[in-house]
Amino acid sequence: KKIVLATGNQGKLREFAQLLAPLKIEIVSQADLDVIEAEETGLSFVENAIIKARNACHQTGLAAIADDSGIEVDALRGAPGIYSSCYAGSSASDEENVAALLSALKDVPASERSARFQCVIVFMRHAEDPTPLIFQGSWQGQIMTEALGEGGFGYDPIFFVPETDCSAAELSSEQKHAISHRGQAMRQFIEEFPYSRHQ
Ligand code: ITT
Repeated sequence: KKIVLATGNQGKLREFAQLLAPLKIEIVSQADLDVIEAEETGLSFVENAIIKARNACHQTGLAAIADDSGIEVDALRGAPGIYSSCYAGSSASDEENVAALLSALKDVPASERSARFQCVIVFMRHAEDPTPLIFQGSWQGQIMTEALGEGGFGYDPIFFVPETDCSAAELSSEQKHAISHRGQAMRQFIEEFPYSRHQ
């Protein structure tokens, strides 16, 4: 079985490859199939994940997995949320987004810096699939006052993980997957994946 990963985010691709390794399915990234990325016009993680999966199915004729994720900061009333990848502007780098979030929270005390990562994973068998599989995970933490660690991607260097008393970027990928929003959603996906029983 060949499945297209409907993401252009290198950090997600790396994590997907690690998380899906046990399934022994053939995974190709949509960039390798020249898929033109869809515009994310949805107003929820679920809608955006469906838009991305459907777009990849449509252009490749393959089944697709998409991930829509982001970080919700309580002091910003849930922002940046579904707009996390463009918090510092439409083609912002991870570093620019991190800097923008640190600056937005510069006067916010430690006790009010709670935040959570959200992840929605959608699996669609084909572009007209009327019952996409949808999985969700969330990961509670705090926004730090400076970046720490070299691992992970995105907002990981400023996401304090209470369980491990360090930033998400200081965790090994195995440690991160064991507790992260994406790890939670992916484990549910693997449980339900229609082909995993036949391996
Ligand atoms: P695709 O849509 O192509 O998958 P994207 O980067 O645009 O890539 P999203 O719209 O889902 O993806 O945006 C996700 C944002 O949330 C992006 O800024 C990520 O850096 C951030 N994010 C998601 N998961 C994360 C994680 O595990 N660690 C750190 N940041 C994360």
